[in-house]
Amino acid sequence: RADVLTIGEAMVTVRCAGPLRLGGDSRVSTAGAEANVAIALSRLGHTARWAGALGSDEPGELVLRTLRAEGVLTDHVVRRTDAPTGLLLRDTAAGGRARVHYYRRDSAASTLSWEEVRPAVEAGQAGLHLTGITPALGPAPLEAVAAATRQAHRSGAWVSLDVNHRSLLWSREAAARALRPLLPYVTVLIASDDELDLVADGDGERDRVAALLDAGVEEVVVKRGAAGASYHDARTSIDAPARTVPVVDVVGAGDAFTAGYLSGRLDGLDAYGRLERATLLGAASVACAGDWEGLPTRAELPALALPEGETLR
Ligand code: KDG
Repeated sequence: RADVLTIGEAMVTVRCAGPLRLGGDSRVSTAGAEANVAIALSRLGHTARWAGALGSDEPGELVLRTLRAEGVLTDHVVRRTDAPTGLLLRDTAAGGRARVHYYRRDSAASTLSWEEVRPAVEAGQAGLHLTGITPALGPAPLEAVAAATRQAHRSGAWVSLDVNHRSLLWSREAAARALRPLLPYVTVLIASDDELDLVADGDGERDRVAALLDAGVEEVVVKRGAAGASYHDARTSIDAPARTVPVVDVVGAGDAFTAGYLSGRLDGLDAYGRLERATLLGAASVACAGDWEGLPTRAELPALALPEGETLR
């Protein structure tokens, strides 16, 4: 039995130092929001299982090898011979902004079905973590996410959903239509402040949080990047500041944040402690290149809380 099951698409990433059109040096690694969360949790000593579909190709081998090396359970991963592993190219646009190019249409994950993920859900977990990316991949993954959410909820597991809106994959309206029906089964809803209106109506954050709690969500966690994060439940609202770190690579920070929150939850920390761990992990991801490479092990966690610039001896 896993502490956490995550389901989604994991891809190979090629990260270019500058604009892609100029060529030059690049780095190959893996990405995928749910896989990032699984790796982050595993590094912190939790048992994490990742379920999804990969091609029977070299990129698929790299994803599997990475997950296994990080201690993530991969016993329910589906491999396909008729569809490739997705690819994500990253480069830097004019002005220095990180830019993402997806090559994931018709990928192995784009047809991930409920029948394929069902054995992983039935293997058992304390919690199921999903993102709003998977239902954007196609009708089968949309159905898989909805069925997994209901099944996990029915079995007594908590369910966390990170809205993670990806405008390259679908519109805000389509995301709202797909995600809102999941809310009665969601225990922890995580969203950036600019994603809250996808899942709840109302004027401003207060109203939207109230609507989410009314819909059955128990904990609402709002990410504000460098401005910190907030936690809301039926009784309390808590704010926590972000850690100040040199910004190297912001992609993956949200997944690290989510994993920190869920890790704190698994450890029984109070809401402030969970937000603190979330912001620590988010900062660790921002300070290193790659989605997950810079994340701490459990033993490294206390050192993250040291003042910035201190040398570890
Ligand atoms: O959160 C980081 C993700 O954006 C990245 O790993 C790729 O899953 C990904 C996506 O769909 O953008």
